[in-house]
Amino acid sequence: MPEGIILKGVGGFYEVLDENDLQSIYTCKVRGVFRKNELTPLPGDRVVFKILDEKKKEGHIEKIADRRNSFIRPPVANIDQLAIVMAVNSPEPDLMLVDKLIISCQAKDIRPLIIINKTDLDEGGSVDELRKIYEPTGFPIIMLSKFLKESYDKLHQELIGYTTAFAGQSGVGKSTILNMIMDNWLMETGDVSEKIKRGKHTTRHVQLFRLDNGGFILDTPGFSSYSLSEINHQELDSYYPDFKDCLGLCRFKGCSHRNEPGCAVKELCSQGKLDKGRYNRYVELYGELKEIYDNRYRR
Ligand SMILES: Nc1nc2c(ncn2[C@@H]2O[C@H](COP(=O)(O)OP(=O)(O)OP(=O)(O)O)[C@@H](O)[C@H]2O)c(=O)[nH]1
Ligand SMILES: [Mg+2]
Ligand SMILES: [Zn+2]
Repeated sequence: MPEGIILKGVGGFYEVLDENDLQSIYTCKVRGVFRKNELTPLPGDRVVFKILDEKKKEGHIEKIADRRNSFIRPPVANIDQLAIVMAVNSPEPDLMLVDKLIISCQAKDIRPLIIINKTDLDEGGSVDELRKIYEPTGFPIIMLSKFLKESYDKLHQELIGYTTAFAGQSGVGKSTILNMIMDNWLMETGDVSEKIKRGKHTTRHVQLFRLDNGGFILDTPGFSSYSLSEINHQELDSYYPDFKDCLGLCRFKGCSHRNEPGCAVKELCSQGKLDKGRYNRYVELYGELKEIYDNRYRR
């Protein structure tokens, strides 16, 4: 039976892209068994489906593959990359949000792709400052400006083979970036292009779009913030790849890297190898998570 990926679902009907014939999208319903098991298919799900009518492109979803991850808002499964967008200014970057998104990505097995947008508004080296804060994480960083069309080519490269969603504060330019991608790199499907189909939709469903390079993007930037409450403060440091090299080097085992003497993370900071702001936000977040933990049995 053919395998595919759900691009979107509306009112119990799912658009399934045939992975062996990328020109074919089947409108599928779900077999009754699923409904009984309360497993609701989501855009992004990899499925096995049965073709009921080849001409009308109708089918049945028979099986949903195990998910890498799934989300309720927006309802989607199997995101494997999150583009975390910040602007150089307008609005001022909310780096706490950026840090939190980077952490939750790792908790959900998602690759963070850091985007510094509106580089045309750079004054006094802010782009460089932002880049230096996040470079030690080792995650890819891309600089974009809507006035610099070539800057998007690098982004296009980073989307190959991933299903990417976009996140970031309001006004940082997520929609602008998505439109640019849609205009340039959508795969044409069947005799109606995705672009035209997209234009016809006035209501906003969660939808995956396939790019010409094999990647998928999610056109709804709904991942503005996550709750980190499921992360234990004691393991918070493991979500900072920029600390990783020195984690075993603190004088005390189980060092929280706040006030303990002989802390290798603080040392990293004083050597200028770790951004002070990033460190301070770690301390703040540690405090927040510890409070959640300490109050876990209270109402
Ligand atoms: N100078 C400059 N302005 C940009 C750039 N990218 C986007 N903008 C502008 O920033 C404003 C906000 O852009 P949007 O794409 O709507 O931002 P958004 O992240 O989708 O915002 P929300 O939908 O509210 O979350 C618009 O006026 C854009 O034209 C850029 O590279 N440089
Ligand atoms: Mg927008
Ligand atoms: Zn320490």
